Amino acid sequence: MPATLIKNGRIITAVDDYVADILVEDGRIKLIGRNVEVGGGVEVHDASGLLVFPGGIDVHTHLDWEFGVAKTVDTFGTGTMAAAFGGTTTLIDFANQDHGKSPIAGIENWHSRSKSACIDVGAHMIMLDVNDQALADMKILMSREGVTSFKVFTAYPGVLMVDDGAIFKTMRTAGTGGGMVCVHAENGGVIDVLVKEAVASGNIGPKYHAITRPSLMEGEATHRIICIAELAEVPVYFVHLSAKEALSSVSEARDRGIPVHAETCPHYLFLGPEEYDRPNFEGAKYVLTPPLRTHDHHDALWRGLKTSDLQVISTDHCPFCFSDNKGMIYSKQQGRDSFAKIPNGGPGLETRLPVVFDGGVHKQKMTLNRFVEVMSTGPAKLFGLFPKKGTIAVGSDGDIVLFDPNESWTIRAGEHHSRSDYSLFEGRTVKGRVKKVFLRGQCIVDGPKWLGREGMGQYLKRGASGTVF
Ligand code: DUC
Ligand code: ZN
Ligand code: ZN
Repeated sequence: MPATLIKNGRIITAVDDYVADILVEDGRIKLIGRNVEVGGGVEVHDASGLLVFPGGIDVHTHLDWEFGVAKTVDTFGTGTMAAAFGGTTTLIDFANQDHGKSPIAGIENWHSRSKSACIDVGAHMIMLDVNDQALADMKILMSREGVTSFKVFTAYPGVLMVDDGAIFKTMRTAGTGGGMVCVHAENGGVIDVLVKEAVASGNIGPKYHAITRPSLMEGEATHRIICIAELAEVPVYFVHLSAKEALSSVSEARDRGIPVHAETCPHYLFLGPEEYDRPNFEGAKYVLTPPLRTHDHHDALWRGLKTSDLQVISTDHCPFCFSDNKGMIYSKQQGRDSFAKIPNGGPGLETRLPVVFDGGVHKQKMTLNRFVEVMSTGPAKLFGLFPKKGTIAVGSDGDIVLFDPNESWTIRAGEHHSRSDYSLFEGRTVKGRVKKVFLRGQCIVDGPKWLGREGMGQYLKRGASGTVF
């Protein structure tokens, strides 16, 4: 592969801001300097007037994933291409143990599905059946596979939920090998009662998804999990944190020095429950879990990002289609007659950077450096990928995004690369656009042109998770 020189860009890392040239050779950054001269055979890209970010890292995706009776519509090929167009060059996706099967079988299945990835990928492991064999497998996953994060659910009884004892055992085992436990925190038992009561009363529209999943029940589960993690002495990471009650438990624990981490997602920062009132069942597009919350929660999350009680913005890209054109298994139409049957999740990989840049940096809610920190450096550090990923430095992978901070454009799902047929941000005009994307020095996105290929992504064995605070 030819070396690549990116000239005259304004390089932004979590701590730096300067204009320089970057030379990438054999996939890694070899040199950063001013007026770098090269001979022939080097591919030169002019980044004058553009921001130069380390490639985005999204640590929360569900590609080609069976979720109850539904399936996410993106393959690793299409999902990672969408990610690349959105300025993301690394993702960590959720592999899962199946009931009655081992986590090792789960990672083997995930490897066979993820072969088509166009960007670099790592895996977390969802634990569903926490028996002695599964706990032994966790140790192998950490030491042999570089899977150093595990996920448990306190929601979806009978499908994904495990009990507190299983969570405690998972945590203790993770702690023996540099692992961290990621948690979907909601009180599944109480929510189940509320959902059944709503359906029995004929309250079946999408808006009841939000009404039956109160923020207080996210707060309760978050507090409970922190107590269990504190006893197990293991780092814990809350996925898709959406509620101010949950955030205040995280803040309180962090103030006491407990290794508690959390992410939120763009939809929890910008979208509210009014989306569920859309006519013609379109509210179903926003049925994701936890549900969209009111604006007081958004304000709390922005504060959490400012104080570093939230360290990451991920997508929870769990893409389904609104229509059933590609098959009912992929479609929100499964829940036409009851919100409880609508597949939970939405797309987001292609819009994460521009939406947060526009609503965060341009609206002066976060600095450029903080933007890079929550999009790339923070996730890399928390999930054992730094400094290979997550920064622009000599020796790091040449994963680089050229970004025009001033271009305004309007988000249209029809122009996206995900197989999902809608965007949560359809019609939103944002300022800031991904122009070029480099994966280990190779230009894979050039404006609207796709230069990458399926299978070029590499599997990432990760180091310890949750060791930075
Ligand atoms: N939780 C996730 O993390 N993703 C999809 C749905 C869910 O409940
Ligand atoms: Zn979840
Ligand atoms: Zn998820």
